[in-house]
Amino acid sequence: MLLLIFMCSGVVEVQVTDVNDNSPVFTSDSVTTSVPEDAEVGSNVTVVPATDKDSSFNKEIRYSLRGGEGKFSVDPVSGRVSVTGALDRETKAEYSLLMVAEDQGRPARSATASLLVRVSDINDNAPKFSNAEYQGEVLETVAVGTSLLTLSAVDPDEGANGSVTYSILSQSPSSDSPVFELDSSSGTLVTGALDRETKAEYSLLMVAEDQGRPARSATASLLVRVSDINDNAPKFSNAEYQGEVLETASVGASLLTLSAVDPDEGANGSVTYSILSQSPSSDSPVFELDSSSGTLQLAQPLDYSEVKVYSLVVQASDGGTPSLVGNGSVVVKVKDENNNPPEFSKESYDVAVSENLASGASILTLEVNDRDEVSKTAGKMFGFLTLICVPPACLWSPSG
Ligand SMILES: [Ca+2]
Ligand SMILES: [Ca+2]
Ligand SMILES: [Ca+2]
Ligand SMILES: [Ca+2]
Repeated sequence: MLLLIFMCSGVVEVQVTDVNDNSPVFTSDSVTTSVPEDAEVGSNVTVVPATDKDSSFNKEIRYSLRGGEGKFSVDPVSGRVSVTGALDRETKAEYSLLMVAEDQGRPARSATASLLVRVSDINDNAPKFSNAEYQGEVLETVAVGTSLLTLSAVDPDEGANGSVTYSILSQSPSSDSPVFELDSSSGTLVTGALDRETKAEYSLLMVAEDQGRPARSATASLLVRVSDINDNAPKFSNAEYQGEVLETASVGASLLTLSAVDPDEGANGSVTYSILSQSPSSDSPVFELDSSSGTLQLAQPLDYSEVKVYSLVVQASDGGTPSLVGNGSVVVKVKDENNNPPEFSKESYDVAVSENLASGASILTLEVNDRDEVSKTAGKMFGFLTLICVPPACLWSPSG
């Protein structure tokens, strides 16, 4: 300030002219503030005021801003900082700006203050699974509690907004209690008891949810294929098969068809048939079992008079490695056919009969044999008797 003093006898005039000898001064050299990432364009961030002790133009401050990548601007007169572009904390979480306050003196004086704008988080991202669809294959015999896979969903938000927990929303086909368990924090999926023959495939719908308020979530599907192990032995449809065959049946005749089921997949469930034993035994097998169709055929001629019942032990084997087997039994009854002529016990009989034998007296009992059982019960026998009487005795012989 320059003080000019004029002294004279009459009038005293004092004129004061300001010199721009003060720079603007911010109330604080360094200001930190925050703004939510969803702040709309035009919304207020902060006001960083400065003062200047001069007067007139010399104290008239104009504000400007350096840095900020076009996201912020300052009102030159009021010093109010506002948002001018869309913010995203996940892209850039803080901005370092420099506020400049300049007076309007000639020459001007200025001051700066640093402004740190922190962009605060909003839960504006849902968790995102690394895959939209997961697929996995697991052996049906895998131990309960085995880890199948670990899901991963990322959420770029901060703190609770980005903290993800996992759960299973649905399982198809459903079951009384869930087959799979998902660790809510690690995302590790562990299996319960599996059986391909009961359920060969599961579809799971899984959810990843953040802890924001309100929470955001995402879903992913998981297809679990249960692969086959040869854990079932073939089983005959009957514990014991029974059949009848005429003893005259020709070799190659089909007697009956065995059937065994094996619910396993592919070779593990494909069944072949064989005869393990035959009772009574014979030099060459009396029966033949078609290994693929299970049809039991006659391999040797039968003779009822020799064997009336055959018992077989049969086996069904699957094509697994190692193979599993199931046993069964077959009883074949041989039916008698009237294929043998009756025969007298002798070709000729010599009988002495006295000439004065009383009428009706028994002179001879004829013995007739028939190897067939059916003719004894139902058949008839025809024959001729020629009686030649030579006194004092007669000789007669049967002819059949
Ligand atoms: Ca989030
Ligand atoms: Ca966010
Ligand atoms: Ca099997
Ligand atoms: Ca199986």
